[in-house]
Amino acid sequence: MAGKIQSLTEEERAHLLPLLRNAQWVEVVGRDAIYKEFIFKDFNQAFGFMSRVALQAEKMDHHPEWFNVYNKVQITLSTHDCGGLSQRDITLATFIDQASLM
Ligand code: H2B
Repeated sequence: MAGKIQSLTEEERAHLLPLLRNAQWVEVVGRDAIYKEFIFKDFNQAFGFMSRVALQAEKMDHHPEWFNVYNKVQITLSTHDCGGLSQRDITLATFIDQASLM
């Protein structure tokens, strides 16, 4: 994934943000970013999830901001290289949702 990263256009946002909201992602207030909280059965399940996401993040060279306490994982996605949401955040959010169901 090389090259200049583009912020999502208004058209892309109009299409994608409703889909993300349906999947319980919310827009962060005061910042161009999305956020979601995941609750697992225990720490083992939470950390297994985080491991899957970490491997994908390295593969994509796109990394989540996240916070974990025991079975809870709070994730914020934004693209630092463009100062806001990009297609990479959408791709990673989609992966994260799938990884949370495994
Ligand atoms: N993660 C996120 N979320 N946004 C970025 O802009 C970003 C990243 N950039 N991971 C990558 C790493 C960049 O800093 C490295 C140097 O490729």
